[in-house]
Parts: sequence; C-alpha cells; structure tokens
Amino acid sequence: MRIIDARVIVSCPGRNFVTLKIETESGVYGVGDATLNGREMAVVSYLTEHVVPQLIGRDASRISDLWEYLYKGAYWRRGPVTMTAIAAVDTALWDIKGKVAGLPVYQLLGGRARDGVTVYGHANAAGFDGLLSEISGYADLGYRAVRIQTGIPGLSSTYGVSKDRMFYEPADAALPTENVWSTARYLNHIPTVFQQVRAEFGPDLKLLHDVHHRLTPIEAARLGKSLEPYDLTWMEDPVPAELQEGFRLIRQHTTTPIAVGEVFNTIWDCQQLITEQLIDYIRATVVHAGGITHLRRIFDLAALYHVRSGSHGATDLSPVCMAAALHVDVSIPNFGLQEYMRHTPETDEVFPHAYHFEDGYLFPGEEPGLGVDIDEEKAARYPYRPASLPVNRLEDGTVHSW
Ligand code: KDG
Ligand code: MG
Repeated sequence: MRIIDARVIVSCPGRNFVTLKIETESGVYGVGDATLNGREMAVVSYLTEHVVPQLIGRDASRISDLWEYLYKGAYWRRGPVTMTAIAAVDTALWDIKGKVAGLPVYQLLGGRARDGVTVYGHANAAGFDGLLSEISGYADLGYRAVRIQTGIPGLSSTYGVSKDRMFYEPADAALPTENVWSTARYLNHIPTVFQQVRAEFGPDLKLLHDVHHRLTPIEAARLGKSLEPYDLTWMEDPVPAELQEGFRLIRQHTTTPIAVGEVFNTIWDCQQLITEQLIDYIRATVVHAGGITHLRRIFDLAALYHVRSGSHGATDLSPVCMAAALHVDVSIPNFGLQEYMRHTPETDEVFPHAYHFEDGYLFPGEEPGLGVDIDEEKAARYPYRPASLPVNRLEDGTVHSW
C-alpha cells in the first residue's frame, strides 16, 4: 500500500492547527496533528521541505520502519520540531492501518483496558467566587477531576486564568505579550485557595494544579508540602524539567504527587524521572512526543516504575491529537488521567470526530482508524494567523520561565 501523496494543511478555526494528510494508492488516507503552538510554521517547513518528499512511494503499513527512518535518518535527533513532524506521520499511518483493518486504533493497540477515559477540566477565575462557580459547573457536567488556576493578588495576570470564560488561549498576540511574575506572592496565596476549595467541595473531587515551570526545586518542595492537607491528585510542572535530577529534592520533602512532561519530545527527556521514581504522572503527548508509537514506549517504561499517564490535552492539541490520545489512553494498563480542554465550535466543525464526552469520561468511538477527519473546505475558510505564547518577567524585569 504505497503512499502517493502527503499534504500539510494549516488552518485557524479559533486557533492555529497544522494537520498532515497522507494518501495511499488504495484511496485510504490518514491524518496526523503537527501543531506546535507558536512555532507552527517551523513544523510546516520541516514537513514540506524534508519529510513529505521522503514519504512518497513508501509502504504505509510499515509504521515502525518509517518511524526509525525519519528519526535515525535525519541524523539530527530529538527536538520539538522534528518530533512533532514524526508524530504527524506516525499518527496518520496508525489511522490508515485502522481503516484498512476496519478496526478502531485502540483494538490494534490491545483492545480496551477500561470502559472510559477519565478527564479533567480547567476551572479558573481571577477571584475566589468566580472559581467556585467554575468548579461547580464542571462538577455539574459530571467531571470527576478539575484543574484549579486562580489570579494572584498583586499580579495583573497569571498563567491559566482566561480572559474568555470558556476557552483559555494563551497564544494571544502575533508577537509575545509580557506577564509579570512573583514567586513569593504565588507561594503565599495558592495554599489558601486549595484550603477553601477542599472545604467547599469535600474529599471526592480530584483537584489538580499547574505550576507551569515557575519554581526552583526547594520552592516546589515548599509548595507541595503546604498543599498536602488538601490532597491534590497532582502538582504539575513544578520546575523546568531540563534538570531531571532536580526532582529528587522535591521528592525528599513532599508526598504531593508530581506530574510532568507536556514539553517532552522523547523517552530520553523522562528516562531518569521515571526510572528513579521521581514523578507520579508522565504527561507527554502523541503530537509532541513522536506519535502513538513513541508515546506507547514512554508509557510502557513508566508502567514498570508505577508511573501513570496524564496526557496533555490543551486546546492547542488538535482534535486529531485528542482522538489519537484517547485510543492510547483506553488501551494502556497504566492510564492515569487525560486533560480535556474543550475546543471551540469552529475547531470541532473543521475536525469532525467520533469521540464524545459523557459523565466525566471521554470515549474514542468505534469508527475504523482514529475516528477523526479534517474538512478541508471548511479549514480553508480560516487562514493562518501568527500567534505567540507570552513571555514572563519577574517584578525587577528579569526574564523568567512562562
Ligand atoms: O501551548 C502551551 C499550552 O498547551 C500549555 O500552556 C497548557 O500547560 C498547559 C496545560 O497543562 O494544559
Ligand atoms: Mg501544563
């Protein structure tokens, strides 16, 4: 089954998405997400200039071989641009394999290991009253897990607090906007928020929080310790994770579970974190970690060390990535949680999909392949708009992690 065409489609139905569509001689085609928020066109160029020409004429059924060919064959390994491009090819090939087999991809990955995929939503508001009503809204929809982000007194904006009530979109301008950050204000405020939320909602609702790479290990240790009474499901990205051994320090001080991985591209980014049991949830994704093939390798390693999955599912990961993630989630033994930030109606219209939400769970659907498509005619109505993620500075002007 030869590949006869591969096309990169860029569209902005509410936000930018890059999609790879691979067509075979039999007429069966597959889709893969290639979106790298704020750096979309770098992946478009990598795919169109370097990858697509190498795909034409190859056998679409040889998923592992093509993965190795693109990874080892480039000589330059790893990195978000390369791995997002490889992920798009890999995802599209799994979609094709499922369609050819007449089976949903999760069946090819071993079948269901659970009935539904437990998801968490994003409750956020600048102030406490708004936050309570957001959390109640999610609980009413059936969510069992909610991520809590809130404004910090003294800071005009912070990560995770939306301007739009329903859809959080941090890539808010063509060139980066700038935020101001204070670790001291943050560390003093956050435990008071969780104390009130836990008191209000009782012990059963799973509560999560994203630190978004802003602390040092000892600061993260203090935060984790101060949050222990409120029983968080996880504290996410407490520190920038280039220094994997830095997590040892956090671990020595707190039992608050740790989740990390949304910016990881390969198993080498988390090998030490997993094998030294320095984390509890690995949040790598299909689109940024080399596709279904490589993500499964990461989750398999994690399973040996009692680390569970907790995949990233922000709105900048397209419905194609979400569909692929759900086939993985439903089939692996060590599934933990799946993030589910809802897409805008325009996005859902451009990407019709079989997955659906019910009572706190997502279900991948039973269509052959991934059960997701791109409507190219509709996609063409939404041209690309440059958008960048913000940059963060401390109050004295020093550039800080965002
Ligand atoms: O593109 C960056 C976003 O996906 C990221 O900021 C969202 O941290 C995030 C999350 O956990 O969803
Ligand atoms: Mg995050």
